[in-house]
Amino acid sequence: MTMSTCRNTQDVSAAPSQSAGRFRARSRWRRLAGLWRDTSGATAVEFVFVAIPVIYLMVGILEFSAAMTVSNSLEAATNLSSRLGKTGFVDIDEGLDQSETIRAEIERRVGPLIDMNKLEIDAKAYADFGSVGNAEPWNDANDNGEPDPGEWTDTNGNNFCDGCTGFGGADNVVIYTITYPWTIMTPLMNRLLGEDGIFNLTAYSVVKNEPY
Ligand SMILES: [Ca+2]
Ligand SMILES: [Ca+2]
Repeated sequence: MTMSTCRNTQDVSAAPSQSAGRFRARSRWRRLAGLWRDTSGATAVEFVFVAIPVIYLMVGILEFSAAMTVSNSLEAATNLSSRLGKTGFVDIDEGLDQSETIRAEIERRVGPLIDMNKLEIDAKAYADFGSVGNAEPWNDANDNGEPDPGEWTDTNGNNFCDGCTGFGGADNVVIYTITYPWTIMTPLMNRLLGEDGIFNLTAYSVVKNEPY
């Protein structure tokens, strides 16, 4: 008699509890369904999905534009300065040689955009246009940056160190090469143009020195 009373008591107390559980589950489901149908924040979410790639693209384009500006300026400064170089011009007032004149011109144009310490200026001289491309073996044994007697093999017998570093003399041909390692900041540009985070900007100019 006692056991029967106890079982009835459990049945009576369990029924409201199960009912309340089902009610909470239905209520939660209705809230979720309501959230699913709620489109009031859709514009903000769509903006985020669109804005991130657009900003990513715009920053990449800005960096590419800056790199191209520097590249064009390297080319312009190289052409201008190499034309000065072919006349044997050096900035006597400032005490600059051809290489320093080119460097000063580049710094004037794009100095704030680049690290001038990373800029490399190379000039190789050939006796004439017919010798261009046939650089002769050379070792700068005394490390003075100039071809001295005994440091190169005159393979074409013209008594001139073709392809050696220097600005040559009157009537010689000089190839100027200016390079700058642009450090890439955006992943997009690195993927398209970079190599290990670097985009090498290079400008060339070939001039024939005047018979000064
Ligand atoms: Ca030397
Ligand atoms: Ca030679």
